[in-house]
Amino acid sequence: MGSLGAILKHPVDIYPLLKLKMAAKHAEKQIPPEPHWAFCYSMLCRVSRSFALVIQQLDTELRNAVCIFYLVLRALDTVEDDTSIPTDVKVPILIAFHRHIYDHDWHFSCGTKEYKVLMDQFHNVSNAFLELGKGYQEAIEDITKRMGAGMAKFILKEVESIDDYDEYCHYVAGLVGLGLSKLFHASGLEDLAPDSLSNSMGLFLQKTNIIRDYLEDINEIPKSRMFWPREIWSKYVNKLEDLKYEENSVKAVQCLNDMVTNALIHMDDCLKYLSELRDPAIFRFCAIPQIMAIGTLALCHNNVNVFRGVVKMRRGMTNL
Ligand code: D9A
Repeated sequence: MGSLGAILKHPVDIYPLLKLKMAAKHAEKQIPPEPHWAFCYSMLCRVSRSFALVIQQLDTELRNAVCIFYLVLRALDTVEDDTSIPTDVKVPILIAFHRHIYDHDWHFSCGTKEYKVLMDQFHNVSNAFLELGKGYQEAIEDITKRMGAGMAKFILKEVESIDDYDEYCHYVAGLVGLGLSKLFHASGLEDLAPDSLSNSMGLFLQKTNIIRDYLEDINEIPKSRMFWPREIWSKYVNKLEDLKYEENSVKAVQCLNDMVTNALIHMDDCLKYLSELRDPAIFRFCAIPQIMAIGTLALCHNNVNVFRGVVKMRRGMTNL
C-alpha cells in the first residue's frame, strides 16, 4: 500500500503527522550550513528513518552532538557487522575507533549501500565531531572506546547465559543510554542519570529488537550471529533454529514469551529514568523509542508470526 493510502486508512494520524512534519521543516533551518554538517544530517535521514524525526525534538547544540554520536555508533556497527572483514583486521579497528574520530581524514571502506557512503566519507563526521564542545566530545569518546572493546570481546564469544545476553546488550545499547545521559548532562539541561537506569533504557530497546528480528537474523546469509541466549531457548528446543518450524509452534511461543518477560524486567528502570527528566524535548526524544518498543513487545507477545514473517508496527511517519 502507498503511504497516502496508509494515512487515509487511519485519519486520526493526520494531525500528529502534520505537526511532526512542520516541526521537521522548522528544524531543518537550524542545521549548520557547512557541507560536512549537511552530510551528517542527510546521512542521519538515510540510515535511521524515524530516529531522524525524533532527534529534531532537541535543542540545536545538543542535537548536533546526538547526531554525531549516532553516526559514530552506526559506523562502529558497520565495522562489527561486516562479515567480509577478517577478525584480525576488525578487532584492532574496533578497539582504536575512539581515536579515529579525532583524525580529520581517517576512513575505512566497508559496509554496503548508505553505510558504505558513511564509511567512505567518514571525514565529514570526524570534522563535525571536532567542532563539538569538549564535554560532548569526551562523552562520545568514552562510550566509543568502551563499546569498541566490548564488541571486540564478543566477536569470539557467543551469547550463552542470560548474563552474557545482558553483557552484550550493555556494550551495544546500554552504553548508548549512558552516553546520551552524559550528553544531556553536558548540555546543562539535565542532572546526570544513574548508570544503571541509563543502561536499562538501552537494554529494553535492544532486547525488543532482538526478539522482533528472530526470523530475519536466523535466515540471514551469510549466517549472522544470534543473540537469543541458550539459557532461555534450550528450555524449549535443542537448536535455536528449531523455533521456526511449524511442528514446534507451541514451544516456540512459550520461548518467545519467556524472552518478552525477560525484556520487561527493564521497564521499571525505564519509567524511573523518564520520570526524572526535566526538559520536555529530551523527554519526548527518550520516550518515543520506548513507546515504540512497548508496542512492538505487545505485538510480539504470544504471537507465532514472529517465527513466520516480520512483525512490525505500522509506522505512519516513516514513508511520508
Ligand atoms: C538510540 Cl544516539 C539508538 N538506538 C535506538 C533509537 O533510540 C535510542 C542508537 C543511538 C542513539 C540512540 C535512544 C533514544 C533516546 C534515548 C536513549 C536511546 O537512551 C537514553 O538509547 C538507549 O534504537 C539503538 C540502540 C537500541 C542499540 C541503543 C531508536 C531507533 N529506532 C529505529 C527504529 C527501529 O525499528 O529500529 O533508532 C529507527 O529510527 O530506525
